[in-house]
Amino acid sequence: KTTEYSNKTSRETDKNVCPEKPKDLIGLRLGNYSHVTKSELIEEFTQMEPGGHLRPQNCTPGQSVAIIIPYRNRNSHLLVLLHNLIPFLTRQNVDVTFFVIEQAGNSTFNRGALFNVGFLEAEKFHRFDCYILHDVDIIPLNDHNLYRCGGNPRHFAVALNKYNYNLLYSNYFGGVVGLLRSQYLQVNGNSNLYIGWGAEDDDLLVRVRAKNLTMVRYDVMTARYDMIKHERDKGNAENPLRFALLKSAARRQDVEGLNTVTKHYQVLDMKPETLYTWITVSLDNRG
Ligand code: UDH
Ligand code: NGS
Repeated sequence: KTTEYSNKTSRETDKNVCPEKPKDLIGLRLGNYSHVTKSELIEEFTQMEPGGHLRPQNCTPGQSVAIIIPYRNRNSHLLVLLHNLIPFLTRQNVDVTFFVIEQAGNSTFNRGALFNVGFLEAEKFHRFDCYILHDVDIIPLNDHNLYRCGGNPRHFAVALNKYNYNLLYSNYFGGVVGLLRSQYLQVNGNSNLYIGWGAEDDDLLVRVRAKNLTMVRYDVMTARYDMIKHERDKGNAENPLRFALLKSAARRQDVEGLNTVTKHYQVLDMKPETLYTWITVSLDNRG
């Protein structure tokens, strides 16, 4: 089975383009944290097309969006995320495909490299207009928080429950961010050098700004999220080198990132399933 992605030329000639802001948005809601299984989700969301593709039924979407989820051993979070995201994105008329990028084995987690892998692997299916980099445990609560990309990279996850729905610090660029394809290429993606927890998101913001792009945000009421509570993962200890790395972020930008990740990963498995395209990769973590 194959799936059809929207493309620019069909959109330009189409009179039935989806409105930028759909009328049936409902605003702020509580998240749904009920226990759910994969087969229950498949049964509930019959609109999903192979590979985890969801698209508006009654209008032509403005952009094709890939949501890239870095992943290891967080099955229950992934199911809760999809349980919330699918209805949310349906209301927003988003043409979206979910990619779960799983780091294989026990090597230290590398969130930045997984986003680069996700971008390159997603591109093998379609040149998506917009790439949203999405943690597995962060649930959007307000559907006015539109999952689209624009003229500037967007920081979506502004107000988290764990910080009383306030911004943690003014340069915070973590949790969920969105960049046009062209912007992700321009900043040379994420750094691959942050092995373990912390600062890879700060590095991405340095890259954005060094290319004269401005990060934008919605207000705290709109960009509100719950982070599902969990213990610290094994294999993702705080990275003691992160502060030093961050100092050289702008200097490394063009020589290390999206353009160098290919040498450092191998796809072990690729499964286009109903809810997502699942890609398991081994990383050598040498940058
Ligand atoms: N992730 C996994 N599995 C892991 C590690 C990370 O799936 O083993 C993914 C997941 O998408 C997660 C994201 O990477 O949402 C970010 O990981 P994280 O460890 O930063 O997650 P979070 O911020 O927890 O939720 C941080 C633990 C507390 C750190 C406190 C430091 N003072
Ligand atoms: C900062 C980290 C970021 C991280 C943010 C939120 O201190 O990578 O905390 O953390 N920067 C550095 O360590 C330099 S969180 O709420 O996920 O625990 O995203």
